Amino acid sequence: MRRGPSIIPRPETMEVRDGHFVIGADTGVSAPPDIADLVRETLAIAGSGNEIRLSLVNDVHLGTEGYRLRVAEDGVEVQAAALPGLRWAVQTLRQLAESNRLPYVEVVDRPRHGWRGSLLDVARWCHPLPFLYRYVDLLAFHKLNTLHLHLTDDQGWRFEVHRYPRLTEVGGFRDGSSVGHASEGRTDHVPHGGFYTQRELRDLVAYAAHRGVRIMPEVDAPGHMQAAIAAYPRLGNAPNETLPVRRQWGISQHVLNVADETVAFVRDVLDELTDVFPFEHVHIGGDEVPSDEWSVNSVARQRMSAENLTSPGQLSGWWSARLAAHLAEHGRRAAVWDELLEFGIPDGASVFAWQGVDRVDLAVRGGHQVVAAPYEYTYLDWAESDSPDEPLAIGGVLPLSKVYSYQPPESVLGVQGQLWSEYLPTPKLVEWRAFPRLAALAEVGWSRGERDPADFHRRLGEHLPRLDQLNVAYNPLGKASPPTRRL
Ligand code: TNX
Repeated sequence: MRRGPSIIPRPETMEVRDGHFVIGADTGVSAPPDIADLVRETLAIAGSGNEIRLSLVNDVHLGTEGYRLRVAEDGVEVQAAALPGLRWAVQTLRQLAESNRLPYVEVVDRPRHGWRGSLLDVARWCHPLPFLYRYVDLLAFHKLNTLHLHLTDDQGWRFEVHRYPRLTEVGGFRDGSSVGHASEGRTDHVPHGGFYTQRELRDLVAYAAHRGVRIMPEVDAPGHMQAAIAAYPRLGNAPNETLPVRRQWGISQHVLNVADETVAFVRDVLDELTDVFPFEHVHIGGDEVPSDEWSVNSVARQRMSAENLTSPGQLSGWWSARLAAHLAEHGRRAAVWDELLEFGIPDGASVFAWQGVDRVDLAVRGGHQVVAAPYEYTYLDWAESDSPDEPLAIGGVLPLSKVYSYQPPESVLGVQGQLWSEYLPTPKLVEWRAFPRLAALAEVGWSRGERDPADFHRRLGEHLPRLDQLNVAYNPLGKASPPTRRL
């Protein structure tokens, strides 16, 4: 078999023959309507012919996301058992196309894992909406099928809620940010803020769906909620005190109280959230919940004894269970961070195991549906090397080769790369941290068989020019200086 062309993530099988199909002025497409549009937009064709043919076939082997693709003298033939498979075939064509030429190939492809995600934190810095579109498209380019949008945190609330407008009016803005590393404790007085309207997010969801990308929103509760408490002090444990939206990175001690009204409030928020985001999974957080306020709060103590809880920390499990049950009543599934392994995973919830590979194993052993997001392999906000040229990062080093080496347990739903944005204030820095490590993670999630670092590097050598064409500010493996930053 001949080598290349270089598809990332690596397809299950690919055979190459000499010759090219040339995409011309007349080249046209025949496919299910939404897919035909995607092909026209992606390959920039507008002809009336049917040289590019995509169709659905009955083939269980391909699963939902698999496809067969053949480029030959008479054009392109693509088959899949479901629409997602056709969409991924389009991305393969996009990678194969060199100017207007498609090499003769035969590809059979399907993913190893059904969840290949990317978390983007838009709470710490509110990244511009056009960037979210671009980012979704870059995910699709790598057959990553899930954007996990971290919409709320101590430092900002980005999701418009009609019923509670102060969440964005007040919670969407802060009057300063950490300067330098958060451990230095310095902050500036430069205001920052913003939010996305429901209308804007609905449109983003539609754009993503067209490309096969699902968006899972996260409203993080009951911790990481200082922005909401700043907007509505009655949600907090000291309702007569007003708090600012937090300036510093790090974990706020201020968490939601455990009153029934507060649970009802967050349920209302979830109702508006699920109205905008149709994806079955809804992330309700549950990470890093300090229980100091609950330990000294009389309502919390009453709640503990009423529920037979032995430690204030367990109120975190109580919170997640209430929210998850509400989602379940509406036909949705909760997703939670792995802290809940100690406090009870709500029925049917998926577990996002972030605190290392042991937590992934623990969650799998517990019989849960698990998305593997262990920090030592998937935290793309970590620096890529220990070079002094690295932009300021939270700590930890995660080289590309290490991301590529990750072997998640076979039984997990899939894998996800995290871009927490404390130290990623601009889209360019997000791209610098994301790529090419996210390409490696895409392969970890998608490709079966032996991992082959040398082959991956060779293919990456051909892939990076594609990212150049898309103007991606990726980290070119130590060969250029990073984007300038204000930190
Ligand atoms: C921990 S990972 C967090 C985030 C931070 C991140 C920084 C997780 C579930 N929570 O709030 O942004 O560390 O790496």
